[in-house]
Amino acid sequence: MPRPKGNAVTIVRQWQLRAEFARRLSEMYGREVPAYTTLVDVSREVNAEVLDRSGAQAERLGSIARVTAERHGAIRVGTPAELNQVARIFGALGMHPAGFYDLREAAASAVPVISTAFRPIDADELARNPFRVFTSMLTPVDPRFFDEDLSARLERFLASRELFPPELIRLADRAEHERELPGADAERFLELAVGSFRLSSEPVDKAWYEELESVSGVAADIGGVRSTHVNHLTPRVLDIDELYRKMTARGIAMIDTIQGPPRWPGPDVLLRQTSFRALDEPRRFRLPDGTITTGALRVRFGEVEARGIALTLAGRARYDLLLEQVDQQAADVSPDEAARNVWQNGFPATERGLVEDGLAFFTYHLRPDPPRNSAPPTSVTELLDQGWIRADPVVYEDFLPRSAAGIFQSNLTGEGTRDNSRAAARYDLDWLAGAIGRDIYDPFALYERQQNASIAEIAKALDVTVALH
Ligand code: OOG
Ligand code: NI
Repeated sequence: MPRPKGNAVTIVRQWQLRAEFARRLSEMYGREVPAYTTLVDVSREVNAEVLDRSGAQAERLGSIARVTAERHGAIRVGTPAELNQVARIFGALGMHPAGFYDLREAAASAVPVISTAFRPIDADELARNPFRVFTSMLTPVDPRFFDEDLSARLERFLASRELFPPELIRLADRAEHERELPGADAERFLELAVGSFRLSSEPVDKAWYEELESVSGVAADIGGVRSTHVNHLTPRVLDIDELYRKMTARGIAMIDTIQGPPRWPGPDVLLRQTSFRALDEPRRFRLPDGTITTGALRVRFGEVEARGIALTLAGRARYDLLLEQVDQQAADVSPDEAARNVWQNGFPATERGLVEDGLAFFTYHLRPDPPRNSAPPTSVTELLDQGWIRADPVVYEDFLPRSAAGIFQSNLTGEGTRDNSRAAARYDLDWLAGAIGRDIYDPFALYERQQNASIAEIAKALDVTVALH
């Protein structure tokens, strides 16, 4: 944070609070989970190598400064009221809810949560610091996971705890409203906010934790304790296959796969993620007779990701279709080979192809050297082909439900239990927005707005009407 000059009161703006919160959270998590620090070091090493190898091309999806500082976190809460407070804390940091993910449906085993992601939404805010947090909320009334008795006890337990001190919420509301805080208040806010996500040393009620764990490890992690904690923090890497090899070579056990699109010669799209397995962490337990013992819990892990170009709704539908085809083919050939085949046949191999088929988002910019002596054409593709404009990819800022479910599941010790003969409790985007008390942005609309704004600028500068195709 900026240092005060003389007696002047330093004002800390939202983006500075966000950057500082992310930095301190990362420092704390590194102390709590040392393998995370290894992951960050190896990511940095890989990024430097890619920059050496590919030069400017390496920065096509974000400056190396942004990519190096970039993290996403994951947290999990129990109730709409807790989620509402989380939204206020992130609101203070200029982060807004975007996207709705129903992991109950994306996962085959018991992952009884629905989720959204808090993140900056404007391009300039993202450029300043793109910190985002995948935030999940437990669904205790879903009868596929919890019977009536357990559901009632779980809701009572959750209602009786306090995750965030009132002073933190007051400072958060003020920072959100004023879009900044004076130095001393900023310091207090950051201390309380980071502290709320520290792993608690309070003893865990062993019987209660285990009862929930038999339903779902995620339910126990959220509802088995009286506090919350960062579940993981994820650095961004430019070559995730190389990172996977390097981590494995260092003896760190990674999950079996890299989730998301395969490695292939075409453009990187959406998001590829992998993680190292959850590690034993010492925790204290309270037994039914009141004795305190020490044991270990295995819930927190390290994840790493490579980000690609944001896809349009059509592009996303294509991605989902290709995933299905890979699943079908993987019965006969190796999953890697299946993925390569499917993608080579089913997805454009160039960014130009993505533009042509309307599958991905770009921002368009006038080139400094437009063709002379001719009138500009009126479609984006022609303007591109005739050298009037260039296309810069829009980076995917969000998450993927199937990958998220895969990451959740690969780090659970047991499958848990779910009874699919019961009807699901209804939770959807509108319900979640009501619980948070604010609108949830549609990621596709955000990307489209950015793309359209760039096209409108070109149209204005060239004084023509420009259509996409
Ligand atoms: C969240 C898992 C999802 C991602 O990157 O897709 C996630 C969690 O484990 O709480 O973080
Ligand atoms: Ni994650």
